[in-house]
Formats: sequence, C-alpha cells, structure tokens
Amino acid sequence: MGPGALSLTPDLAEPTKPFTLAVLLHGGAGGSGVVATETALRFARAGHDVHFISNRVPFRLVDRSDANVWVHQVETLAYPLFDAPLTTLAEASRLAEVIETYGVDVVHAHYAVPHATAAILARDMVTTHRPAVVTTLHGTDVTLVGLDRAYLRATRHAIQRSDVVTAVSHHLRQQTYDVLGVECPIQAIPNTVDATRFRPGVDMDVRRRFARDDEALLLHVSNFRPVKRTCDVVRILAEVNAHVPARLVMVGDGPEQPKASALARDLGVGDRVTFLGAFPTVEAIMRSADVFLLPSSLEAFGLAALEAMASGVPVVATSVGGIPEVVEDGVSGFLREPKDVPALAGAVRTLLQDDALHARMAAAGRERAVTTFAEENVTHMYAEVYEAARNASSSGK
Ligand code: GMT
Repeated sequence: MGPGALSLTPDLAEPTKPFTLAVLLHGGAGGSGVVATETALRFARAGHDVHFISNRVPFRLVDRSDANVWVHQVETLAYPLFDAPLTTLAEASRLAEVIETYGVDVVHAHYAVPHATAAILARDMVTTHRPAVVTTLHGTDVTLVGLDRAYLRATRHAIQRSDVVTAVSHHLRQQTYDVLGVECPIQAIPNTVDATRFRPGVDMDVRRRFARDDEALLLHVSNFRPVKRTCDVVRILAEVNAHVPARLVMVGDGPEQPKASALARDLGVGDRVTFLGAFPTVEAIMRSADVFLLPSSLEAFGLAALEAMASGVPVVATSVGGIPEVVEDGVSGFLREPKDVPALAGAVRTLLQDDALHARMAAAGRERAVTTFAEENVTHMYAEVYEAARNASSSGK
C-alpha cells in the first residue's frame, strides 16, 4: 500500500490513516438513507471523521453524541420566483463549504439524483484541493427517477464524472448500463446489516402487543411508495387470515398508507392490522414476527428483507430486481411474481403450517445475512472504493 493510502484492519478497530468523509443522502426513512448513514457510522467508529450533508438529521442517526460525526443541514431559499426551492444548488454550496472547512478527502453521494450532481458541482467549485467523489446507486435513481427525460442527461453525466461508481446489486449495475446508457465501470457492492442489532429471538412482550400466542404475526416495513405494493401486503394478510388466524404490523409511512388502511377496513381486517408509522428502531418488532412481507413491483436490493433474515425471520417477497440476490427462493424464504397475491399468501401459509420448514428458513436467512452480507466484508469493500477513488482523483481522472 503506497503513501497516503487508506487502510483498515479487518475489524475496523484501528485505522492506520484517518480520513474525512462527506456523505450526501436523502435523510428520510428510505433504504438509501439508512445505508448511507450506517455505512458512514462504521467508518466513524473506526476513527474517521464523518460529515452528513442533508435536508434533515438522518433518520437512522439515533445517537448524536459522537465527537467525529457532524450533520450539516442544507438550507434553501423559498423565493416567490421559484416554484420549488433549488436544493441541488444549495446542497452543492453547502458541500463546497464543508469540503474547504474540514478538508474533506472523499465525498460519497448516496442515490444519484440529485446528490451525484451536487457532488460534481461542489468539486468543481472548491479551490483548495480535489476531493474524490464516490456515487452509490440505490434503485429508483436509475430505474425510475434517473430514467425520466427530465433528469436523465444530468444523472448520467454526474455518474460518469464520479471517481468510482457502485451499485447495491448486480441487477442494478446491469440496469444502469442498459437503461441509463452509462459507460463507466460500476462495482456491485451489496448492502449489509448490523447482525448484532438485528438478531434472532422473539421478544414476547413486544409480540403480545400485536398478536395472541395462537395467532401468526406478519410484518412489513417500507416507505409506502407505490412500488412497495402495500395494498398487496394487506390483501395477503386477509387471504392468510381466512385460513390461519393472523395479524399484520405495518411500519413506515408514505403516500400509499391511507389506501392500505382503507383497504384493511374494506376487507374486514381493519382490527387485524396495526399501522405504527415510521421510526428508526425496528429491531425488536422485526425479530418478533413470524414472516416478513415484501411484495414490491421494483426493488434493487430490499434492505428490509436482509434485516428480517438477520433477525431469523423468513421472507416472502417478489422475484424482482435484486431481491433474488438477497433472498434465495426456497432457502431463506419464498419468492413469487409481483401482484400474485394468492401465490404470495400461499407461501406464507406454507411457512406458518410447517414449523420445521420455518425453523430451517429462519436459520438459513440468518446464516446468509452474517456470511454473504457480513458487515466487515462490505465495509472493507467501501474502504477499498474510497482508496481507489482517492487514487483516481489525485491523478485528475
Ligand atoms: O431507490 C429507491 O426507491 C429509494 C431507496 C430508498 O431510499 O428507499 O430504495 C432503494 O435503495 C435501498 C437501499 O439500497 C434498496 O434496499 C431498495 O431496494 C431500493 N428501492 C428500490 O429499488 C425500489
């Protein structure tokens, strides 16, 4: 390893050369913000300085006491001439300030729109030095929003100008080439999970808040966007409950929540579904469920499914996007076609009616979460990416 190179010991306990990282993210409850926050905090724990640049305090940043973690809120101007605040410009300006003030070495943009663009703009503005820019693609920044004519060229430009680009699954990496027309190397780095926080072991007090001991407890966690098909989650519960007494907990909030809630009442299962809203500490509920449901129509990875697997909870999900890279059909859960509610509900019933199968899948999911998606491995991949990005940046790529 040459001079100035970054190096982390395998357990990340002793960084040999601390660096300063700036992270651009959507601070809300979405998976990209969760991944951005938790990845950066792993580097903070290893002794590096971390600066979050966001429109709000990141959702999963529950402990604010670390001395080497800063949050810089992006302020915008609500000027009557503009239909909406010009956040990309505000974010780029704030980032440039942070880069100069704190000597940022690496900027990590999570979710290309608009963060990759803000990162490239800030890098061009800064006169003190040239920080490395890493962009991580998460999903709809490629498959939905990035693809929209309104954003496509700017998104492609920012991705290609990044020093290193990563995607959270092989499927998303390929989509970025196929649909966005990006022509630069992209490395697939999977998401990971804190397998100590997300661990098996039903908490009976928590479970009994939602279900009797003779009832099954199904769980869904998302930001209730249309791609999550939260109404199908409710339909699955209704179908399962027609055969096996069951309850459903829905964690999160978003545009489809009122529809899902109305549907539960229409289907006569209003009293069997609990909507808890969004909150960052879902671990205890996660490990207390019997089955985790993710019937999405689009999913680049499915972070919540991985959190369920780490918690020893089998997953019933759809075989779309990157989900098959996370959940192995028939091993750690069941995958069915999107919108096929009878098949998805059938898979849930199969799991609920066969204790041995349920136990096997729970154990297989946990095993996969702590091996294939091990935190140390994924964090090391990002450490190597930061090093490669710094090398590319210093050679003025
Ligand atoms: O891309 C999105 O839709 C937003 C993003 C989020 O912030 O919720 O979700 C994506 O990133 C997550 C973290 O990498 C992945 O686990 C999700 O699968 C992915 N969502 C989609 O592709 C729909």
